[in-house]
Amino acid sequence: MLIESMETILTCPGRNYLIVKITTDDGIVGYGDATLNGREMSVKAVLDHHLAKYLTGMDAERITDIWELIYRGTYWRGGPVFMTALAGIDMALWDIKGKRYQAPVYQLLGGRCRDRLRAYFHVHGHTKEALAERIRQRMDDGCTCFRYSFDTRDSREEGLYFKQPHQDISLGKRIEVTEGNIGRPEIWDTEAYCHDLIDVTAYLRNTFGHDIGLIHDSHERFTPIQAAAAARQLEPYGLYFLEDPIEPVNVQGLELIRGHSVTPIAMGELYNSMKDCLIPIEKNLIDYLRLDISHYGGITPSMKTAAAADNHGVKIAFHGPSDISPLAHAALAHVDFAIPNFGIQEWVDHNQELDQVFHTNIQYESGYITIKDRPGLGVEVDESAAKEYAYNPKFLPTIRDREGAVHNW
Ligand code: GCO
Ligand code: MG
Repeated sequence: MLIESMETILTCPGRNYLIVKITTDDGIVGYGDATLNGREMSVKAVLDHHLAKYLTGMDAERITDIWELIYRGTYWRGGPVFMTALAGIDMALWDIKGKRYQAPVYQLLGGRCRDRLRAYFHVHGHTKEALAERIRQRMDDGCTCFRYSFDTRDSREEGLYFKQPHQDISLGKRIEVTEGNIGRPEIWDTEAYCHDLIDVTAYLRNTFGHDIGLIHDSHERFTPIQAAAAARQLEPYGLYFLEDPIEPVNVQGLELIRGHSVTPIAMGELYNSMKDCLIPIEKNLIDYLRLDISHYGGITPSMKTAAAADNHGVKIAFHGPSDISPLAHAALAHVDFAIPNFGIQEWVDHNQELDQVFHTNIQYESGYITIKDRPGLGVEVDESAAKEYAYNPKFLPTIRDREGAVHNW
C-alpha cells in the first residue's frame, strides 16, 4: 500500500485548522491534524514544500519507519512547526492503518484499558461569584472537574488588572493596538494575580467542598520561587493539578517547586520531544504530563512517552483545547483509551460549523468521553464543507507588565 499523495487542507469553521490528507494507491484516505495556533501557514509550508515529496511512493504501513525518516533522517529536527507537521502525517497514517485493517486505532494500540474518559472543561468568570455560577451550570450536565480562570478586581487598585488591553504604554509605530491584531498586549501583574489566585481558589473550595476537581493553568507566568510559594499556599485547597507553573525545560525550577509543596504539578503542552520531558518524569517532578498530540509528533511518540511516564507513576492528561481539531481530539482519545496511565482529558464543546466539517465519533456526555467504534481515527472530514470556511489569519495575544516589558503569555 503505497502513498500516492499528501495534501493539506486549511479551513476555519470557527477557528483555523490545518488538515493533512494522505491518499494511498489502493484508494484509502487518511486524515491527521497539523494545526499550530497562529502558525498555520508555517506548518503548511513544511508539509507542502518539504515533506510531501518524501512521502510519495513510501509504504503507508511503515508508520514508525516514516516517522524516524522524517524526524531524524531529514537532519533539521524538532521545534513546534516541524513536530506539528510530523504529527499530522503520523495521525493520517494511523487513520489509514485502521481503515486498512477495519479496526479503530485504539485496538491497534493494544485495545481498551477503560470504558470512558473523565473530562474537564474550562470555566472563566469576571468575578469569583460568576465563576462559581459557570461551574454550577456545568455541574448540571455532569462535569466533575474544572479548569478555572478569572478576571478579578485587584483589591489594591481601581479597575480590572487581568486581561485588560494595555492602553498606557507606547508600543512603537509598527504595532497597532487593535482587537485580533498582532501583538495586542494585556496588562500583567504576577503579584496581583497570585493574590487573587489564592483568594479565588479558597472561595471555590469553600463553595463546592471536595465534590469537584479544580485545575488551574498558570501559563508559565511564575518564576520558580513564585511558583513554589503559590503551590504551597494552594495546598489546603487540594488542586487536581497546577498546570505550567513555570517555563518548560527548567528541571531545577521544578525541583524547587517540588521541594516546597505537594500540590500536583502538570506540564507538557509546550514539549516537542521526549528529551523535554524524560528528566521531569524520571525525577518525579511532575504528576501529569500534558503533551499536545499535534505538537509532539502524533500518536507514535505519545505512546512511547506514555509508557515512560507510566514507569514513574506519572499520568497522561493530554492538552485538548479548541485550537486543535477534532482529528487531534480523536487521536488523543484513542491513546487515552489504550494506555494504563490515563489521568484526565481536557475537553471543549463543539460548535455547529465544526460539526459540519468534522463528523466525529467521540462524544461527551455527563462528565465523560466515549468513543463509537469506526475504522481508523473515526472522524469523517467533509472536504466541501471545509472549503466553505476560508482561512482567517489570527495571532495569539501577548502580555506586558506594568512597566511595559514583555511577559510570558
Ligand atoms: C490549555 C492551553 C491553551 C493554550 C492554547 C494556545 O491548557 O488549554 O494552555 O489554553 O493557551 O492552546 O494555543
Ligand atoms: Mg495549558
